[in-house]
Amino acid sequence: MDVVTIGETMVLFTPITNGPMRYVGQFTRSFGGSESNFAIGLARLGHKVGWISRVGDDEFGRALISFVRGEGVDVSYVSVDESAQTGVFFKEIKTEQNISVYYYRSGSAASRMSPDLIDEDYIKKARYLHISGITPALSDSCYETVHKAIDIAKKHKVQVIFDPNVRRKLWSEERAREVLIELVSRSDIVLPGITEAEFMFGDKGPELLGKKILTLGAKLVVLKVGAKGAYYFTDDHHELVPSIKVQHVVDPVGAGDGFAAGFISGLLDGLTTRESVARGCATGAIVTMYRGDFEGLPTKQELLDFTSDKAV
Ligand code: CKP
Ligand code: MG
Repeated sequence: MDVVTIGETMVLFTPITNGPMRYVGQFTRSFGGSESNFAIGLARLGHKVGWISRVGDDEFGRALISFVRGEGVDVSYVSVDESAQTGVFFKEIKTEQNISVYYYRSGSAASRMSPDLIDEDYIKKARYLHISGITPALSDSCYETVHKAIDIAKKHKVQVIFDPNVRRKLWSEERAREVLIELVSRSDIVLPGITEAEFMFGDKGPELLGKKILTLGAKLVVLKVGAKGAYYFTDDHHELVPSIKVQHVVDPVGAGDGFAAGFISGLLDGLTTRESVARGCATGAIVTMYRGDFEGLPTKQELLDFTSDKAV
């Protein structure tokens, strides 16, 4: 595998019309989960990626596994839990600028992932291990699972990528901050959004935040600043890489995962850091043009068509 990731994917119901969800009677069914969105993004860009997870022994669990497998992601470490259900969530689109998600995931099969799911051999052969801040929020055993995977990655010099993905609905502010900072300090590449970095460190300003994260041990920090693009920071350089403007944002959920997929795909293809950040920005931008969390994730050809620039 080029990359291995770990996390919960849920069945996603989206009302067929916009507005307050209490008035909507019909929904479309899809899927969403930060780590599998990321994995699908990489697979569409031609990379080998594995997703570690757990689903219920139910119809949604079966649908989920075949969907992620069908997208070209390795699911050999997705286990089935006979006594817990696959999680579900709803996405209410009041307006395109006002989107809320409602989780029905507490006690889900994925929240019962435990360290025995982590196989040293599977992780040690990868170039990158990708962790998001959602997984350790799901339960104590998920927290331990993530740390076991990082221990193995560190032992075998597999680079750890961390996307903080702050989800305030899943845990208390204090616990979130404590665990996320701990994970930042165990990672090689950190990919926060600007508001996530502000939340974790209580400071303001990309420069201050980017440098602070470097001092915790990361080699590379990419700080996403929404439609403006993303900064990257290394020990001796930092710069803002602008994004391509999207005319009409339809649904921004999943853009961060798209960014991560595009960025890591750039590194895997041997692009420079700057070019990889630009690919991340373009991938995230394309995702916002489509309804759904993963639907817009582009192939290489679609990326080229979007940027009309062979360098991306
Ligand atoms: O940070 P993003 O908007 O890229 O993440 C979206 C995903 O995993 C979404 O698919 C959802 O299932 C989740 O984040 C979550 O648990 O909130
Ligand atoms: Mg995110």
